[in-house]
Amino acid sequence: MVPWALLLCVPLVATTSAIAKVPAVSKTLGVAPDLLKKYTPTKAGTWKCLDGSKEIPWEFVNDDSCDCVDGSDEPGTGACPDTQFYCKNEGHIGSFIPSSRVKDGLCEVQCCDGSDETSGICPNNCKEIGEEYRKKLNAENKLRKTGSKIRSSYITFAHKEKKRLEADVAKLAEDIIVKEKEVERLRDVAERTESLSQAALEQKKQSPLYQSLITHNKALKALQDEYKKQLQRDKDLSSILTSLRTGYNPNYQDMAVLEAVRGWEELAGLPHINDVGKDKAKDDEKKEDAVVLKDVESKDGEVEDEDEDVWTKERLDKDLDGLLNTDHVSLLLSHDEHANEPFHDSLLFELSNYLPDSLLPTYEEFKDQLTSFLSKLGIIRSSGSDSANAEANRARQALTEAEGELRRFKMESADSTRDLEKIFQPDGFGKDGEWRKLKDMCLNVESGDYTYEVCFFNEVKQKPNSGGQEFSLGRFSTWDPDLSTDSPKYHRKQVYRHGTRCWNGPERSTVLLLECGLENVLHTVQELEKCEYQITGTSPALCLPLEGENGKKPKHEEL
Ligand code: MAN
Repeated sequence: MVPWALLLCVPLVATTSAIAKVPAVSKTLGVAPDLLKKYTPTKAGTWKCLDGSKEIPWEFVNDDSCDCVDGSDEPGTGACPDTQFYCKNEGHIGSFIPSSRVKDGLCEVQCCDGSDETSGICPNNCKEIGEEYRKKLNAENKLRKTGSKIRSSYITFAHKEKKRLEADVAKLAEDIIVKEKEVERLRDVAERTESLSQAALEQKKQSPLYQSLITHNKALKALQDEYKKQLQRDKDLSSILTSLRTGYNPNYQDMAVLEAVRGWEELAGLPHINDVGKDKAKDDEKKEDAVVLKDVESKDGEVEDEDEDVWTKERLDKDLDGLLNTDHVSLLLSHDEHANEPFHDSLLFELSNYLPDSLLPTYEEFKDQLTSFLSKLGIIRSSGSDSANAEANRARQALTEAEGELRRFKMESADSTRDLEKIFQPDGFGKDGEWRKLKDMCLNVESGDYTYEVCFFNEVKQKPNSGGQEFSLGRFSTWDPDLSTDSPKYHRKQVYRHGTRCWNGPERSTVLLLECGLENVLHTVQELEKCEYQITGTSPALCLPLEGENGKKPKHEEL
């Protein structure tokens, strides 16, 4: 409530201000057009604040003194806080400014009629500005009109695409069912053929040759184990005797010990322990003897080594393990293959050598049929390496191929389903599907040393014009991440992220800024920060139909 003493002062202040500085302003100055009819006095010469909270004398409206709680009594002055002033801007478009800027001595650009300041301070430029604005608007509208026709052809394309994708998905669903059955059948065939070939293998393993080979192998393995044990035993024994030789006390004259030491020295080719170091000449003589002994041994060895099949001690150490680990099943199959190979000692009886080329295919076919028939009757053995194995391989291969095709069908179906979901999504190809046309479309623009390639919804690339490394400037990530999907500007920005990493910096990324234009074209490229690129361009997909077209009502214009 305003204190009564203050109320008494109000007419005085108002009168004083009216006389001294502020020329009386229109009661509707600064009132928005839709509120104008509310600014009329009652018959009693009063007026109600817009929030209905208070009734004041009509003179108090726009008197530069705030009376209403909602500030509605001062639309044309800056007297009430947090209120808006409306500039009519006749000849152009009306606009609001915060009331605090009214009569602050500055001409607001939004008020081209200068109504925000006392008359005479700011010029009224609305006519020229309005004309300029309308010219620009007309040009833009013309562009939008033509562009929106192209855009609607894009929408038609999207609807066709939708149908095509739906048909694809339906067809693929059928193909998948058929392929799944085929895979199931081929798996069954492969498993059965493999078990047959397993049975055939088991049967081959019963061959006396194979059985004997396995027995030999086992015996050889046992022998190797024994041989290793023996070597270890020799080593232990030699170390015992060596300790005895160096540690016994010759003063005890124990003949049994002396005999054992002498025996060991002789066997190992060592000098007698008492002579070691005493008589160098004798040592040398002994050494020479030992060399002679070695020579004889090695000569014997040489004689034996000449025969490659002889297993020397070294060869036993080196190759025996390999021999024992032979894959006997492979060996058996190779043997079988070898044994079944037809024996050719002369070309004389190869009939195909005498046939003209034109008859060869018929001959081969007839031969295959005949051999298969005879083999079924058990008259001849089936030819080829191991028919059961070959059959199993073929069956497994057919299965693998069918599985691969099934995977491909499923992937294609998943891709088409995903595309189908996105086709009329605002964050996909737009609510009307207008961006679908640009999927897989690539545009280029040259700038500096590079050509920049934008493949919509895919990737942006930087290609050096005079050779060198090409960089990815990011893969499509999102439409404008700062706006909601229903914002009219949402599709004016695309962001491409996670490109090639910058040397000592971030991964390269690109922002693509688009406007309505009659063509899909790129205009400029800037590297705003290191490895952060901005590309501008136009697309008809952004040319929305004019308000009033397509059944939409034109909206009231406001700046
Ligand atoms: C390349 C280009 C440039 C980028 C540097 C960063 O030369 O991708 O655009 O600024 O690498 O090292």
